[in-house]
Amino acid sequence: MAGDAMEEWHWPAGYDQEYLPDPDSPYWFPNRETMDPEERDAAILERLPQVIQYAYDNSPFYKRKYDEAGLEPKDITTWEAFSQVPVVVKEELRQAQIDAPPFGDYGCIPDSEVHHIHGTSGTTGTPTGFAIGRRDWEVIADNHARILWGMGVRPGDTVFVSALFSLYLGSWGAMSGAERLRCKVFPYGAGASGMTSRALGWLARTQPKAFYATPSYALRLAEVAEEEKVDPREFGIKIMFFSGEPGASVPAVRNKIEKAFDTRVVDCGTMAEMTPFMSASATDGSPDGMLLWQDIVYHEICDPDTYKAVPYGDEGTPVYTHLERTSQPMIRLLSKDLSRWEMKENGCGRTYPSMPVGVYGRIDDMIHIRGENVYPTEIDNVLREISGYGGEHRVIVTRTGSMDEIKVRAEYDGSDTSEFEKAASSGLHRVVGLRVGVEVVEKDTFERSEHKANRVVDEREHTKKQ
Ligand code: 8LQ
Repeated sequence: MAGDAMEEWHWPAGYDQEYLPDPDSPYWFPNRETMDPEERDAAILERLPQVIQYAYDNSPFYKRKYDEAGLEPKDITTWEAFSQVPVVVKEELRQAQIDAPPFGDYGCIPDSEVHHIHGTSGTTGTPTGFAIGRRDWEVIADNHARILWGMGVRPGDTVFVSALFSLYLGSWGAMSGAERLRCKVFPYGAGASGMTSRALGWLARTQPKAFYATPSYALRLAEVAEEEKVDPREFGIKIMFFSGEPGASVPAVRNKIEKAFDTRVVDCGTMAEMTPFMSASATDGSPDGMLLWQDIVYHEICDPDTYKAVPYGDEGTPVYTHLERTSQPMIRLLSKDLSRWEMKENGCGRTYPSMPVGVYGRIDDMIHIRGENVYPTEIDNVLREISGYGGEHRVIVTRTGSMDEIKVRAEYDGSDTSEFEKAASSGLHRVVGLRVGVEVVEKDTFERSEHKANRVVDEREHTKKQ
């Protein structure tokens, strides 16, 4: 079997809960992480039909889907055949949960095995529910512990989890991994009134080695610290790992956080459905972008029209396949995000492909303006590098006739407004390729997000969200 050289590689997955790597090893599973990628792919190609057969046999959702596509799970023995497996889209999952409440007919495990229920906030549509099995929860924790080890977190370290513990799976995933790694976990949370300000005191007191949040939250925390004359460098945080939105791989955001906290920023995260969502993650020795830990979740970057994997070096949309989940397994879940992947030597020695600049954003959030594609993160990156930027902005998209226009309202905290406006206009012109109107407003004009930021205000009639 192709997976013989891989530590604890079996289906269904299960891990020795007492295992910890050699303390001097940078790797949790040295073979799995540094093996010849072709050998790893061969093992993955043996696993895929097992997972697909399992989903087909245990869920009406996948049976229906594959019967309709005329697909026999046992025939998925080549990459070409795998590329024909129809993608799953989130709308289908939502519909399945409406038709077969509360968790849809893609659960695959008996109700008695459900261990955790989670849900999304539903800000972008009907909320989705997750029903995660006991075995899966353990495997998720193991995988996240392994990835945290790769980031440089070690047993005994204090891990401060500073994100929502309600309708957000991110915090729970970070916590479960840190617990399995035998860390001291502080499930601090976020979202209740006054918590950000109080976090300053708790961080000073607990001096955590690692900290988890969304990038927006860390920026907010840095701002509150400044207002309250606290120096966040004194918290002694060595590793700040983030998921949930672009930011950790946006150079100006990353620099701002690294400087404010005197720390190392680590990007990670796929989608809540894809938990163990840290399967895309940077490491201690490969700090930029994210590595794709293919033996945990199989990541493809696909053409957004054909859903076929694009060659390394090209851009596309991530499509994810669980290799270890038995509850609500996702097979070729379409993210509708945008990224570029690459296969090159990684500084940490792991032989995984990577997304060298992370996930830029969602296809739907990309602004198409007179033949140019503009990512909201590019605008963020420009503004944050200009001295005096007040920390928040909004991008207003309008339409006059058949032409889209964008205007940026940016906060400024200084005395030379016209200088700032000039710098912002020319910086934006450089990255957008078009003249962009800039309106300068006072610092603190806009609300700060303590979860995921949304800075685009789309005023075009045809794209208005219902
Ligand atoms: N998204 C998530 N992580 C991202 C990252 N590192 N860079 C850019 N965009 C990212 C629980 C985890 O944080 C995953 C999560 O946030 O799940 P959600 O709430 O289902 O949101 C998933 C979306 O967040 C992705 O599709 C990306 O658009 C973004």
